[in-house]
Amino acid sequence: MQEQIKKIDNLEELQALYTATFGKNGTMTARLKQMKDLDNDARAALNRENTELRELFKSRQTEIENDVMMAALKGEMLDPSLNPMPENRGTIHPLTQALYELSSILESFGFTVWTGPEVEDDWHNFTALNTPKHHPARDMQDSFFLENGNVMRTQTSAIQIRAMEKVGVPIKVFAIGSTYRKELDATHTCMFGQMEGLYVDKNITMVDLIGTLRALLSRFFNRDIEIRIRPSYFPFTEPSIEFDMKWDNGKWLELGGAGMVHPNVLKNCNIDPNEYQGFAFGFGWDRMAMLKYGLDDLRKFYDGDVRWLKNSGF
Ligand code: FA5
Repeated sequence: MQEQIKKIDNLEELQALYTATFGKNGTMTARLKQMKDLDNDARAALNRENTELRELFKSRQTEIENDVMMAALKGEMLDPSLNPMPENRGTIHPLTQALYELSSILESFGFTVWTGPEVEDDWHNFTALNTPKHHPARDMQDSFFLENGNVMRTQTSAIQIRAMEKVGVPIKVFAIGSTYRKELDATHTCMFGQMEGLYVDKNITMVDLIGTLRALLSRFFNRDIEIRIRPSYFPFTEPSIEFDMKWDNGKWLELGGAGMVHPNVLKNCNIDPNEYQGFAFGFGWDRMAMLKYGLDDLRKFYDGDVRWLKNSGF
């Protein structure tokens, strides 16, 4: 029997012999049934034979299975000596990197971080920001409204209101978060990141605002940068400005808006505008990242394509 098992080279034949030996009507099964008639020595010998045979079947089965696998691998031309794929190391996303850098600069200027919800109510996103219902400035931002009248935050300026309502004045905060608008092209995405700064105290002027913006941008870009300041309009600041930065290719790209906080906004937060003044600014931090790292399409930040992230130097 032992010799017979060793000669078998396929699983079907091995299984057939196993059944003929250990199955219901198998030869070993029949012998085991007679065991009670045997003397002690013969019993021990039969037990040993039974165990050895079972082990032999098992080891032959493993050998045959290995042979089958090796034959299959040979067919697939697998070369086990090939080097493994190079290890893919994770990197910090450029937006996260920009976020860390901007936050640490603003913190060094004495601003503290503040947050707010991405689904905003009308009061914080519009009305308290001096943009009551039917105000034409609501059209400046194409918004995603929810059925209950709430809105996907269109600007981090909503967080200004939350911060002033909560801590009052003096206040020096910045907020970073996702904002949403119905826009999509190379420099606009439906979801984009904004960063907001707010400083309200006694005797704050436009000079403080422009000085802060210049210091922030030149620290972030780590070089002398060219910025352009244009008069603009926002319902929540008066006067209002927009600021652009010059790309390496000589083109100007709008980075954000800013201005002196409108007296109505202060009043909406129970702050006396005759005593306190302040500035606010808001810009797209993904645009800042785009400029800093020399990337040309905002949408790629959100595609999650690892090949692009690698090629962009991250
Ligand atoms: C605002 O959102 C104002 N809340 C900014 C502000 C804050 C003004 C505080 C005054 C005081 P605006 O709509 O211009 O302004 O957007 C600000 C910046 O966000 C833009 O300059 C741009 O950098 C970025 N941005 C706006 N829309 C998009 C978009 N769809 N995709 C990417 N970035 C955008």
